[in-house]
Amino acid sequence: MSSDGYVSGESLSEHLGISRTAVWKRISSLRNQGCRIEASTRKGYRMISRDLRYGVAGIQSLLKTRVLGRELRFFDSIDSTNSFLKAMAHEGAPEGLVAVADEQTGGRGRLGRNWSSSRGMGVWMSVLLRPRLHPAKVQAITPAAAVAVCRALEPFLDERPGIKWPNDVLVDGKKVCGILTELSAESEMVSWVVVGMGLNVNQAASDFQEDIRSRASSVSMCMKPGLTADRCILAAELLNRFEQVYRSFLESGPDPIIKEWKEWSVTLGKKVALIGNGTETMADALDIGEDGRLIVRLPDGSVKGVYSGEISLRSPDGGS
Ligand code: BTX
Repeated sequence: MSSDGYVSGESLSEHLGISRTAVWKRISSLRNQGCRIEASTRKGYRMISRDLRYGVAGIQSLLKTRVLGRELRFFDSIDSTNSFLKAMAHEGAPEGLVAVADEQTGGRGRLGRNWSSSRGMGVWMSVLLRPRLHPAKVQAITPAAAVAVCRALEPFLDERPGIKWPNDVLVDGKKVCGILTELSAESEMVSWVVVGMGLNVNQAASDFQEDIRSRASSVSMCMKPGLTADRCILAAELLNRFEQVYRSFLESGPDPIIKEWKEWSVTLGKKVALIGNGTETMADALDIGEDGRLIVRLPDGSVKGVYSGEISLRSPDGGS
């Protein structure tokens, strides 16, 4: 970029790996989305102001992905983007299809819980994957998504995000993002995986319902000073990072993901409460297995792995 903020069409085309005509088309699309971009035949393009409208073009203009989000459906309001993509998956929709909604009226969490998804407040987004893998091998996809969320958020936040097993991304101990993975498989092969991400973006503390207020946070509540939270940028970054991590998983298996997951973890090395069948057992969180299970030491000294579907886990200071 030159000192007066211009970028030549040639360097944009090199950087993005697309033709000059495609650069011009993207610039036109950004202008249609509300961005003010100056063009000079000698110097190239210069962004005057960006205020992307949250929607397909705003998100896609920021994607660096090859597959994820190249086909993207945006809804003003929908019951659940995960439910929508599951239906699309049954109809044979391709890998990479993404659904985003401004509001979910029936946002879902794990184990039948609700995910509060108010209009204008967050990135409520699901991604359809079709990894050609044995069902036993796909368990690392949820940790992969959590790692991608941390990579995407870190540059914007004034504090490092952390992963609370199995799938919550926390900032300052409060949940900023939840992940819901659902899948269908034949005996030997996965048919589809839908990964839903619910990222709180624009809420102030008072916007959260009372029952979750002390445990929930949003990107704008923990943003670096001087930055503003933009859902187009955040949605695109989630997809850009998720494709990186997903590709690495397909090429190199789960090990690098699990290693990085541990680096973001705020669970390992802590005491955790295992809650199941009406009982509560304190245990030490030791490690995470390559299938995403949490390995804990129980009070009697025995070591076992717990799966998120079997058990609820919370840290001793509360929170599901
Ligand atoms: P979870 O079961 O880990 O978390 C659900 C729990 O989190 C709720 O019981 C409540 O206590 C708390 N909670 C509800 N809403 C929020 C919120 N906005 N912020 C913080 N805490 C909250 C986590 O399930 C998985 C969430 C996935 C959401 C995405 S959004 C796109 C996709 N579509 C869909 O229906 N679900 C996914």
